[in-house]
Amino acid sequence: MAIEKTLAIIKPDAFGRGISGEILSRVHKAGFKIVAAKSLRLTAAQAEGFYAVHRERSFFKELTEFMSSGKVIALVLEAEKGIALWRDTMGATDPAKAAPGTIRRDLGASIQNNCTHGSDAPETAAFEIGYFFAGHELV
Ligand code: 3AN
Repeated sequence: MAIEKTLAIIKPDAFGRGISGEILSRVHKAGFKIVAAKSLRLTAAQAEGFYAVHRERSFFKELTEFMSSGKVIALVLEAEKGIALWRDTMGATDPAKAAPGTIRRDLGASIQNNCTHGSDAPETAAFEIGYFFAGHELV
């Protein structure tokens, strides 16, 4: 049994379109326990810190402006092999290349406005969970 926590974000495009409920329904259907959840609006600096690993990428400015453009819902999800399970539930980064039935394929508008974020490895999950939640919020 490898129960893992992962950090998911319902991004500003999805929150703004009123499809957070649909995404949360898919979270439950995929078998996750929601350990913690909060709604907030990131500042530009907070978005830049979160995506610091992408600082050199051509889309960094656009991405951080987008992620600070409106409210998000940050979630800590838990399941058996939860990191891979959430990435499978989201689908590929580009909605056009994501598998049918995934969140990004069904609901995403573009490679940037792709509805959700998910940690990609245990170390990233630890950093990203800690970026949004204090330890006492995870008990
Ligand atoms: P993922 O979220 O699937 O792990 P990453 O880590 O490569 O994808 O990219 C982080 C975020 O940056 C993506 N979720 C997406 O919003 C945005 N992004 C990725 N590639 C591009 C691109 N070519 N143009 C614009 N935005 C992008």
